[in-house]
Amino acid sequence: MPTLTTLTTTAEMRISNGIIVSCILAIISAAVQHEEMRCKARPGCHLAKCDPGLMSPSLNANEYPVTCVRTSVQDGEEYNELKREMQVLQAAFALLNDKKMRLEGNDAAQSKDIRSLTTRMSTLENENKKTTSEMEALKTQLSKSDESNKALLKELNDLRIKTNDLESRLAKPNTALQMITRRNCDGTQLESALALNDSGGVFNLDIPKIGITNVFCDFTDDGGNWTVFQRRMNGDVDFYRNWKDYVKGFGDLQGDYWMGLEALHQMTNGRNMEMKIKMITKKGIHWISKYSNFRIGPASDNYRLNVSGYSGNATGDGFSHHNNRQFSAKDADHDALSSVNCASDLEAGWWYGFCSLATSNLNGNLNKTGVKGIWWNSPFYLLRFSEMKFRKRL
Ligand SMILES: [Ca+2]
Repeated sequence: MPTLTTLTTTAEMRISNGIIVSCILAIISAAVQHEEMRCKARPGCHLAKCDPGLMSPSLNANEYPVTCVRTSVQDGEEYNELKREMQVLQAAFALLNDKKMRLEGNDAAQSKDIRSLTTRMSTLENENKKTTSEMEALKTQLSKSDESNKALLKELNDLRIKTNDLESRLAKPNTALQMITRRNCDGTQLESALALNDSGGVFNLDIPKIGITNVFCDFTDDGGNWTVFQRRMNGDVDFYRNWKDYVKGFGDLQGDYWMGLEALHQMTNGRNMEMKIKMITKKGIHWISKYSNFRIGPASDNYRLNVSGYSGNATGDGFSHHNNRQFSAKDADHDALSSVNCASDLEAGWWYGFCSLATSNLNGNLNKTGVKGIWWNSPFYLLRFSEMKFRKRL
């Protein structure tokens, strides 16, 4: 493959050789013209048509049509000398012509090489453009990938932060478990609830001498902090139960529910507690009864009721006959009548005195009427809902 330098040198040689050939031809022409001039200037010398017999065998009459024919001996010698010079020049010209032909052949080959190179360069240029375009596309794609990677990294970082937060919270003592040190619903936090409904939630409380117990705390009514210990609303829980059940508690914490006498005693004993009862009559009338003092005695005193300071919009104090009475169940008769068990007659557990003088029966049968039903002040005031709760007195 010829280099650019080789091509340049070859072109220079061609130019140089062309000049040399032109110079030789000019010399020949000038020599012939010189002889003609000399012939014309001399007496006895005349121009004649070319005589091939007097010309050099290598001369071509068509290429050199004008030639002097000498008549004198001197002229013949000069002619022969000139003929030799012509022969030398013709030989040189033949060599130069041959060289010219070879150079032209080389030039053709080089032109072919140049065209091939040009084609190749064009192809390379196109390939270069294509590669550049592909690189730009790849760069754009990499840029997009970079954006995508950044978004993924941000999402990963957010997840890591959440994970760290969760791990941190898990490392701390469980909030619900923290609540077990509380003795009642005062100060409980919503997020600590094990379950929630519209008015409050279920919490683990640590009740003295009982231990961890699930209790429903009311957050919404009248400033909250209420510990609910009785609720009647659905009628799907049997309240005609024995002593043991009433001591321990039963039912659904978010439905019909009895917290238990022992818990009532432990949570109210020795503390200034107030108590509230929310009621809805069968006719849909809403009643409230509040007591500024509320306390339940120990098991040794059969969980005697100590309640006073009534206020409210109900028909009156439904605990008026039951205050200072011991609790009775169908298998535990602690009422004022030795001949009968009021708990059996009224089919509930309650602080009974004289059966017929009872002024309330909130643990009665929700589906019954009369004395065995749920009522406040009189069996005529049957209820379809009741909720009893206490809190530390404000
Ligand atoms: Ca009795």
